[in-house]
Amino acid sequence: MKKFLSASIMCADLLNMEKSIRDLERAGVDFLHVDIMDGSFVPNITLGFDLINALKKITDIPLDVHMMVNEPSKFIDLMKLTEKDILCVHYESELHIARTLEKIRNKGIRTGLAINPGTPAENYRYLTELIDMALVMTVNPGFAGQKIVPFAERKVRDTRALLDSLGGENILIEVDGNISPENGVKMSRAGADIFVLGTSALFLKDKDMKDAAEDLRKIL
Ligand code: S6P
Ligand code: MG
Repeated sequence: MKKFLSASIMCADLLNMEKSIRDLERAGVDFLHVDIMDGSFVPNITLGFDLINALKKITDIPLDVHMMVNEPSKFIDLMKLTEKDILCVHYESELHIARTLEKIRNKGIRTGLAINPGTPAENYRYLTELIDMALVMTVNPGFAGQKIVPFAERKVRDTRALLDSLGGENILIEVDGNISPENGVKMSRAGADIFVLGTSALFLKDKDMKDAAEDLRKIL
């Protein structure tokens, strides 16, 4: 299956966002991964809805929005997303998560469901018909530059097996957190399809983004 690169723009040069987007267009990434935090679901705050809407005006790269907020259903209508984009919410963030996923689907946006490292893959079981993407967090969410959890590879494998056993072969698995080239290869072999690229693989001091993206495409 095709593998997708999703650039985590919280790791881009925040003071020169448009330049960063042009560099990412040249690098040919498949998605822009936009982390939205609320200081409550995770102990940090990063990017916001106005940035999402501004990005939609200046680039055609599809957005891969990762909502790390409590009660994400409150905010869905604030984003001007289209059928090319993915809107991903956390299993742990809403009491009636199936209703939230339906709400996203009804707006014609692709749905993602994220699980924290401590949340079992089994929680996807009854939700496969409502999702296009399963985001298996490979670090505890909130910050870039963390170390991958030791069971990440096993969990991606378990998630792939579960989804396939339920007829969810077309559901893409995304991995997010410390996806270095080395960890990326392991996750790819375990069944991951979309790779969130931050400080570990794309936003590097000593390597051009385009070269980094090309090298990743060869190995993933
Ligand atoms: C963090 C967030 C992520 C990070 C990404 C950074 O909670 O969800 O998307 O931006 O993990 O990548 P790295 O390589 O610095 O871990
Ligand atoms: Mg993220």
